[in-house]
Amino acid sequence: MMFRARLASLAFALAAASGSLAVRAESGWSLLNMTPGVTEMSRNIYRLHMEIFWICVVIGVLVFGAMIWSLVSFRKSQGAIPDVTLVHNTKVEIVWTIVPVFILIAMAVPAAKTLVEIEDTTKTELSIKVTGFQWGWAYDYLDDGVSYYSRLDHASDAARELGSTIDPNTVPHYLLNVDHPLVVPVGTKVRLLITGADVIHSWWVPAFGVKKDAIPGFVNEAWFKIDTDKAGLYRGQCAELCGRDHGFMPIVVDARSKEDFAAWLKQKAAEQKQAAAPGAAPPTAAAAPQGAGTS
Ligand SMILES: [Cu+2]
Repeated sequence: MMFRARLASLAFALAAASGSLAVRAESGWSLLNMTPGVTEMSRNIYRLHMEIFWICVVIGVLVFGAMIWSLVSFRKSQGAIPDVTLVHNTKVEIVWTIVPVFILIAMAVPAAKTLVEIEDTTKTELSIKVTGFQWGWAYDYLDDGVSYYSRLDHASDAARELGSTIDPNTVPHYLLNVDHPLVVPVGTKVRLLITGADVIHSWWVPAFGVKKDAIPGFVNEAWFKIDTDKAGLYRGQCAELCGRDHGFMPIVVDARSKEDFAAWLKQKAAEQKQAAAPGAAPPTAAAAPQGAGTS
């Protein structure tokens, strides 16, 4: 009973970590798989993964089936006599070379095609610089002058402290929430320019099929285009062990309709402009970077 409860909570944690908040009727088994995600590219990656998975299953069944059948049918106790004269068989050797070559080509062609598409960052409509730092993320909307930091939300941060009396089970989306999510429009090809401020991090949001290293001194590119009907919150994590608080720098992406996004960007740009103006009142907590000793 206890074990089942544990398993259920683990499955829930996996589901929460792996993608959208959308309620999906999934069984325990499907939670062990990759998510098909909410972009065409993530679905392509998922399809590729499933195709290759089933090819591997068929090969595994055939190879292990032949092996087990041979072991059982031709065992010594059944009077089997080993053939000690067979050295090689050209026909068999040709077959077991040609067949795998075709299988590899059949897998390599769609895989290479998908890889080329993943790297194609042309014709993007919005560019955002993503900087990983110890321990959080900075987002710069390059064409609009909007910049802010995104860190672990306060509720999770308070509960995770050593000696904290807060029960993590009472914190919604414990360790998976941030104070300021990355806001993006749906139906738009968004380009990310990913870099690191101190050590190597990795920006990973499974629902978009995006995982890219954030390396100091390098700018890596990634892109995604969320389906127009898939506005919502998507979660991710830093996926490169980056130091003490590696587990405490989650990613939250808030995907909004194009109109909502445009309104948000305009408001945010005006807020930041005002805060930066000489003689302006001290910036509000929401707009101010919270003591990031980076970049
Ligand atoms: Cu990191």
